[in-house]
Amino acid sequence: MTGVVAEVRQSGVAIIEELIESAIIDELAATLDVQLDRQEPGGGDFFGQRKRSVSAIFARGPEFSEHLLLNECLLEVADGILLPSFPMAVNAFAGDRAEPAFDDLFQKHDPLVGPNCHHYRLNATVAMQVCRGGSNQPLHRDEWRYLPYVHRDPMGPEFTVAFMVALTDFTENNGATRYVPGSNRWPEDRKPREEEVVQAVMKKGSVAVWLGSVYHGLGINHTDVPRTGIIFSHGVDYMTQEENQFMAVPPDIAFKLPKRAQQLLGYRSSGALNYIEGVDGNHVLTVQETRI
Ligand SMILES: O=C(O)CCC(=O)C(=O)O
Repeated sequence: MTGVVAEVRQSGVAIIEELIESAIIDELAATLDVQLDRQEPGGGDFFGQRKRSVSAIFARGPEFSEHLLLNECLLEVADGILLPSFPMAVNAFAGDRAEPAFDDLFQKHDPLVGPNCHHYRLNATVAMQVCRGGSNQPLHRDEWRYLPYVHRDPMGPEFTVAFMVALTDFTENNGATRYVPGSNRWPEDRKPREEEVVQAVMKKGSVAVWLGSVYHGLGINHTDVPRTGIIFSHGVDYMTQEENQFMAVPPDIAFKLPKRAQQLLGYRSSGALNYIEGVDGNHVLTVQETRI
């Protein structure tokens, strides 16, 4: 995945073609479609009143963690972009390791080389379905929520990375996501122009990877068949999670997931962060075990 990491760091976006098997995509889609099919298109002006969505994705069955959250290719990409002290891909994961040495916590690092954070955690999740109509969504950066309060260096390290798993084909005609490649390196005040936009056309099972710093937005669906994808993003552990994962995936569900999924949700200590005093730093969830 080093080629994908390099492309994403440069352009802000890349597509991994047909990463997830079609049968798995159909299984995940069947669960979500039950919820999506009940909804009327809406979502307010930002979504052009034509989206249906389901969030809290990793509470909807362990198969979502198995096939998406713990997908090794996607973890390698997240490790390569967010450069944590503790990588999550299986060949790098250290398991139930001891707390880092106290002195190490205060070492200054070059975040472009890494480490750029202790861990990264799941930031937000949504199954996004685009129905006919509406207009192009305003182009935006996912990290806009943080930007009023943090300094963003266009050539500096990344705070978030997102994955869009295509549950249907994404075409120019059905609302494939619109991106502005390279806008991750732009200064704050530069705004995108229409001719700089490209659409992420991809087959079902493919995954678009993009940085929180790249401009993007929903396209228009000109067909009667909805376009559906699952978005999930990761963020550095020193910034709060966009979607409250402790409410979205409550302890009784998280407890049954693999340890790496628990870590990504935020249920385990992040070395210096996210601890409960007196409880083993790698077993924050054990507090919950006794309370369930
Ligand atoms: O679903 C998409 O194509 C992109 C969605 C998006 O950018 C958003 O929800 O803010």
